[in-house]
Amino acid sequence: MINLCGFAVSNYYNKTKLVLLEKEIAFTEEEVFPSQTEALLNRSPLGKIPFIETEYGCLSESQVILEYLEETYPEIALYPADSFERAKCRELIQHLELNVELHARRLYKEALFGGTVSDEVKAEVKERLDIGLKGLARLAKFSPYIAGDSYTAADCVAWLHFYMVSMASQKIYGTDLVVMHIPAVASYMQFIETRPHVQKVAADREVAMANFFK
Ligand SMILES: N[C@@H](CCC(=O)N[C@@H](CS)C(=O)NCC(=O)O)C(=O)O
Repeated sequence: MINLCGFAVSNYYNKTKLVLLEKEIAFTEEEVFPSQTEALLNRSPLGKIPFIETEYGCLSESQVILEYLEETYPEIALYPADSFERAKCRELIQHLELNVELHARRLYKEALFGGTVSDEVKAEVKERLDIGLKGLARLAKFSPYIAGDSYTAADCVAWLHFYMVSMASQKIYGTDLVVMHIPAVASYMQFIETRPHVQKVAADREVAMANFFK
């Protein structure tokens, strides 16, 4: 059985968990925090989470894990069947992660963890987020799902990353940059949150956050 390792505050952990749930794949969860210990580096090459343990060995990088799960468990598909539509779905995921979340991540130290981020970094990140979110607004369909008329891996990723980027941008800039650039996101989030597995991930995240930040 797949063992999902990490902790439920992480949006990358929750992305992998949501996909496992949506695809109805049996899995166990093991709470693991990032570190540079030899024991963890033997399971995850950079000491990062999430990673999964399979009967064949460990696998890191959430997007690689998603692709592996889709190929190994195709019964409940989370990517469109048509190859161009599938590529468009992956394009959305890539933009969400590379051009939005990875920039916002530089704010988490202050937004989430009680540290500080310099004004220079805040200005730099704001510039990148404005560009990334405007680009995403051009790609996102919301008809009613982010990639079109079916629920896909892009929704799993978008729902989690929008939450973190909204929260961080509100804390740092006093404005929800996600909703500012993509107003449809407000009702989209509510729509996605009607899904039972999304509700489960959100509830577990709330508990994990309360424990982590107490
Ligand atoms: N690209 C990675 C990102 C994973 C990631 O950054 N995980 C964070 C927790 S949310 C982590 O382990 N950080 C520790 C570190 O950067 O050393 C993925 O998609 O799995």
